[in-house]
Amino acid sequence: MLNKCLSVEFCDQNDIECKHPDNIYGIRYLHHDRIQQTNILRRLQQLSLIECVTKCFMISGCVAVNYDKDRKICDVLDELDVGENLRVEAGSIFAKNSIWSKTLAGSCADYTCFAGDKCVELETGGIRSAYVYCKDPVQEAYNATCIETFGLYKNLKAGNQFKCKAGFLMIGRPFLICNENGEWNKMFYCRDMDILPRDCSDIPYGSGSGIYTISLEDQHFDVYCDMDTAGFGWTVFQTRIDGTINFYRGWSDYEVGFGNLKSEFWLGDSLMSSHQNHNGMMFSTTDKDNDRDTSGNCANKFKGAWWYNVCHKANLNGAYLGGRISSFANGIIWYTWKGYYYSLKSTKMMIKRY
Ligand SMILES: [Ca+2]
Repeated sequence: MLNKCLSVEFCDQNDIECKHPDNIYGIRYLHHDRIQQTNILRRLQQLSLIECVTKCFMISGCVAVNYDKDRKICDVLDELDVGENLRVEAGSIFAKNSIWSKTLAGSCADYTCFAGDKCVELETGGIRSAYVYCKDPVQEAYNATCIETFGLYKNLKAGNQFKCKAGFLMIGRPFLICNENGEWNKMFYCRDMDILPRDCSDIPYGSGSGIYTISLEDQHFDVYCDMDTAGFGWTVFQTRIDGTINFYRGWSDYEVGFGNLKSEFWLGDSLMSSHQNHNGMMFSTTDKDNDRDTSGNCANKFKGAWWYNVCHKANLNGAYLGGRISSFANGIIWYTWKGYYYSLKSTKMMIKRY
């Protein structure tokens, strides 16, 4: 039963030997959820457990393996850790090669490689010896730092797992590995994040209010940052100041933004995604009625665009009417402050990420 479970857990679809585990003596002696951290010769990828063990038999000096079944990573170990100080690592197994049958290695089973080589089976039936270790110095890894070193490579003072330095983004997988031909393969590069702020809250304290370029999902945008009001780092997404910009516009304009950052503007929805929901209300425009007024569109009734209910206590995108008004609630209204018959002369709406 144990063997059956293991075969389901560890075997590839097409791995015949693995699917018939009764043939495999060693599988009973696996150390589950353990790895040996020291003396890792090589880290091989995309192998089944049995393939991993087979590689070990064919590589000179290999005495054991770590196998990560989820990532299908095979560590080939050249020496047993004195005292077997295995580390707990869920999903990994540690196995000495002495528990397996060396016949797994086929015609390489009785072949003795030179130190530092591996046995290669030729299609013609013969075998030969080939490099297994990278003998060249490790490649430069620009803008990256080694965070984990491996076995033989530690003797070369070279690392294997990397992270990018601050300001750089890891593209690919963070490994520098020695490939089957004994050459270094760098599986990543570190992309300069351009060190642009993501929004105004990334602008350092003490900077002045004004227009800054931010970076969002690989694109650059200019935004107006308020660094003086209620702390600092506010991204301004709406300003009314003199009525030069028409705010009675359709959905697509509110989506992409409009106006002039130096005077009046509405920042595009892509930058603040606030159209979706505001106190449970959807945003409505003259051409998109998302309000709860069943008798019509609040945006049309009050010449604006807002998170209308039935209809509003604020209408900051209403008509610029500059002070007292005789018409009901269609100016730039903040009801709880000035009532429905006063149109504000300036507004500023801002958001901040914490
Ligand atoms: Ca309606």
